[in-house]
Amino acid sequence: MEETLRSLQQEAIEKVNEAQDLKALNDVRVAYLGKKGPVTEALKGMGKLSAEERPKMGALANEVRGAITETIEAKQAILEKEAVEKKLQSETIDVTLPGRPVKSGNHHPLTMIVEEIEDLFIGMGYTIAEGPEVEKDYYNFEALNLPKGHPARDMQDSFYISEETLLRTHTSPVQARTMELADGKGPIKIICPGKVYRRDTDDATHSHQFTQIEGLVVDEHIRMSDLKGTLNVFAKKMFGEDREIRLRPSFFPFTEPSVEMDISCKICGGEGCRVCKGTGWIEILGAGMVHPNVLEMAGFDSSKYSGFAFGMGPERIAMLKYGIDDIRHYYTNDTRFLKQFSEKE
Ligand code: FA5
Repeated sequence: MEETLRSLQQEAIEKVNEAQDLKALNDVRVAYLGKKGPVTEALKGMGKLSAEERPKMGALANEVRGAITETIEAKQAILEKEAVEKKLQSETIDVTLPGRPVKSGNHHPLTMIVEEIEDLFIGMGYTIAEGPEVEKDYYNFEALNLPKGHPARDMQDSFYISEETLLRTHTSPVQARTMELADGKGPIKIICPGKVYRRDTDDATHSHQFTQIEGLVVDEHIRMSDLKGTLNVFAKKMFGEDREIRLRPSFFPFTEPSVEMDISCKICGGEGCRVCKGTGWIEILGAGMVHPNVLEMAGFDSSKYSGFAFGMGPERIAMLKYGIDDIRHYYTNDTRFLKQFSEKE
């Protein structure tokens, strides 16, 4: 029995040394030390031995088992180290290789111009107000001195959803809502940016969906000169001191008197082109003194309070500022157009 155990030990150690990887080593462990392995089998035969021989053989069997286990563990440590080194070698990263550039987007030119206008007015003490795009006929028209059947409703061709709701045609309903919430108490000083919708035929300067920014100031003693001064500051800051502006008398049912502000066309330098329809000027906003009827309907005492309001189209403002010749460029998402407005360049 002693001989069998010794030769088993030698045989197992040879097999361990031959093992090339962890799987082969584990196979040796199972083969020699497993429940059905020869060492276990040899130990089962101990019962047949004499009482003197039994403890001797028991100690030897344990010694053999211990020696095989030790060799396996030592070999395992070597194989594990080799495996880690192999993995590290196969996963080597060349840190000197140039990186692959990640394409990044940039703000849409319209977002940029809206934020620029917002910042400009925030700097003048205005706050931002917002309202729904699906609007009640009441706020879009009636509260702005445009009762049902008023011919001036035709100035803004509308998308109606039901008899009483429509896609707002301008941002002026936000001023009606804000005044109503103020409950007859001034001052109010807001700008309202947002999307608006009209059944206009798309061309170089018209879109059926576009952006507007409304401005409203209501307080005691607000005069037309305050409006003129505000628009002048806005135009000079936005377009530069060298661009010309003009105010033309106009008509809006919700303001009296009313004006429209034009700015000289950058594309043709005032000589007349497709964009300015040959006039040398582009209209960018409508404005005026808030009509007393509008103040009264919102709960303001028009003998005490007065106000001015304006509404502008940022698409057209950006067209003038950057020399964009067609409003439709904003909506086609051509990255060659959009990339020109990257803040990084
Ligand atoms: C209005 O919408 C008035 N609510 C503005 C206003 C507010 C006047 C407060 C008085 C007091 P108007 O329809 O002119 O006005 O539109 C205002 C601006 O929106 C225009 O000057 C123009 O820049 C822009 N705009 C109008 N229609 C279109 C369109 N189809 N596509 C792109 N921009 C447009």
